[in-house]
Amino acid sequence: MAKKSGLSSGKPATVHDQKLQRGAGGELHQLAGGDIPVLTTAQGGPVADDQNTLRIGSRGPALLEDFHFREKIFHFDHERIPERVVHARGYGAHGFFETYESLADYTRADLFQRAGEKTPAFVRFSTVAGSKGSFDLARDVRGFAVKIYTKEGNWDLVGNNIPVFFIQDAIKFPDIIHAVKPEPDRGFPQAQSAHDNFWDFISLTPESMHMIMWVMSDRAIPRSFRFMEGFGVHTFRLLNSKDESTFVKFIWKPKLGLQSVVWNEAVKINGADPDFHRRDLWEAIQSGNFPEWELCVQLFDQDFADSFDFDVLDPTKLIPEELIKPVPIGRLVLDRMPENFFAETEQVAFMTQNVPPGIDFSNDPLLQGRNFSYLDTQLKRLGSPNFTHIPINAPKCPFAHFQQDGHMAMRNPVGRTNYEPNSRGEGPREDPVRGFRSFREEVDGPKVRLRAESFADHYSQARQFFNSQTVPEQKHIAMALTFELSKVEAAPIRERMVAHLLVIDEALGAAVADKLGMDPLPKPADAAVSPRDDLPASPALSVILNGPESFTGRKVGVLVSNGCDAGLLKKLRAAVEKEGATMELVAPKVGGVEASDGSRLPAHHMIDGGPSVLFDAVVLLLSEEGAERLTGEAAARDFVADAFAHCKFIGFTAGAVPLLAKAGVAPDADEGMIALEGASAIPGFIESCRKLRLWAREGSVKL
Ligand code: HDD
Repeated sequence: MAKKSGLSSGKPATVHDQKLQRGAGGELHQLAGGDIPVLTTAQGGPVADDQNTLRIGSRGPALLEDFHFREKIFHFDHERIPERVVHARGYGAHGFFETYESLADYTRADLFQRAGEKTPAFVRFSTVAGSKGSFDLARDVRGFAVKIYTKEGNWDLVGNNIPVFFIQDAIKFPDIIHAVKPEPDRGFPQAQSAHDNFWDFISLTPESMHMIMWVMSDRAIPRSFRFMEGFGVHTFRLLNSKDESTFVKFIWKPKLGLQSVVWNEAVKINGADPDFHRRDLWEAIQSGNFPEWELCVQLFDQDFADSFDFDVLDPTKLIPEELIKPVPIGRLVLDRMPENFFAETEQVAFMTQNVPPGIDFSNDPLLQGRNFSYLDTQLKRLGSPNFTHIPINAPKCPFAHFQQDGHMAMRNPVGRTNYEPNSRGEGPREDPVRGFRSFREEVDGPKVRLRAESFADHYSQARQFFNSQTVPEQKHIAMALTFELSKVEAAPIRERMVAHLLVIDEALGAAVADKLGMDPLPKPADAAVSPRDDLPASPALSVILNGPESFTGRKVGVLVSNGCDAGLLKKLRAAVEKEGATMELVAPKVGGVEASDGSRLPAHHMIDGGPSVLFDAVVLLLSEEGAERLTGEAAARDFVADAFAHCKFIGFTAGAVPLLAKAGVAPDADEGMIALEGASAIPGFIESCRKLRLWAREGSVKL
């Protein structure tokens, strides 16, 4: 059967095929007939020749009369829409949200009323600063935008993988984004914060210090969308049927645990596979390994808000999970990729103001500003106020209103009545009981442009975050700051930034200054509120302390050569798959290798195209002869040296030793080097892999 939308019948094209015809230029083209539909113009007119424009003679000028050519080129010329001003590079998937228990005591939101109810959802993950075509592993915040198509309207939880934000007031959003995007005179750097404009703005904006610690941590280089948390950031309200309010913060927790890569690895992944994150999500969903997150809520009342150390309306602060435990209330499963990237992932329009009855906003000034911005941007991007007519944005529940006309209106009211009230009893009317009601908050005060004093402590939670990291993670933060500031040309900016770091943590500031060659140390920044020392470490803030319990969802790269042990490979594959992980073969040629039993093993990658940075752990399954040959290949030596430098577990056969030697890695360097002398060593290797990395090695490796 030919596909409905395309011309491919799946059969190889040959001149003997009845449906092929040789054109005037000798080219082959397929003709309609049988189950192959006729190509038409957008007006439905059948097309006779799609290979040649209409012209006078075979070498003469083209004719304006060629409506088919004009329509085709016209449409092509207008294929692009403006990319998102932020979060331009993203990747989406469909799925569902399943409610665990009724939350009726707290909210009347319909999707939270019935245990076990499934509600369709669409999620788009993104980076923030880079353009649509930028690479996936930039050091950046990741967007985590979820649209849940509830029976009472779409709920968009437009979050990030970081629970706080750079700024406290939406009026600063254009400034922070201008500062991080490519500098306007030169148009670079792309998808990077490592440049003067960004650090100039940041060093003049102390409220960003907490977020900066997150962005300089491994959170900003996640291994996979599947292994990161999502946060609604702001405090929202839940309202029950009596309109009683409970404050809430939303957190998505990945079932497969947290995992990040290291910076040196991120840089190399961007070269080896700029689509690393989208490919990862695509492969997981296409192979039936559906990623899953639990939606957790931190619930609190006004008394807690009043007694908390920080203002719950301040989006640069979080509530430690040790203080208010996140309670799981449902799960999100992504189980289907879009059929068309543009129609769904590109055209999806998320808006913070999309909340169903039972969920309400707080007065967080960032959230209030966002509620304006998201509607505005959709008009620019999608070109019409009718963007809700695009299927990905349309509610999946019944809806009825009197909005009409405008560009690309696909639905208009029918009949004579397009207003209310009307005396004909026609059309929809409001429902004060079912309809959305805002929390009846008493608000009074002068009209001012004033930041609350309760927003003034910019360093305490930055310090708490740093103190909550493991030693390797603290080292990564120092290295990231050093790298980023080393790209800043203006020394005063570097100094101003180090002055802030000295307030957050003296040793951190001093270490970064030392690595930057800054002597003497600048004076610590003046803090409006001195940072506190008494905030306890919060283990929930570390990636390493919240890793997975198994190696499920991870990938092993096996470097193979001719003569490699077929039996061992088979057992290794079985063990990897039993763990819920996947395995890919890397070989000198993509055609594969001949294993010890004479069987042909096709490879997923040739060695140059399958560096070890693409894998969570590696195995060198080599015959001695194969290893000897590979010693001459830089890519093979890098495969080993990088895996070692990135603290990965390395399994190897005896034959692989010459390659290890050439890569400068001792077979007994540490417990992360696992000799696979026989199948009995495989369970030990898999068990080690569950730890993901041997961080103890990092001290001996200069990254
Ligand atoms: Fe935003 C997109 C998340 C602050 C204005 N934002 C956008 C997306 C995410 C976030 C995930 C991509 C949605 C998608 O995939 O289509 N933004 C956040 C978070 C913020 C935040 C978690 C702080 C807590 N954003 C923020 C502010 C403003 C905006 C303060 C403006 C005042 N954001 C936008 C926008 C975008 C957007 C310009 C660009 C494309 C879009 O909305 O649809 O309106």
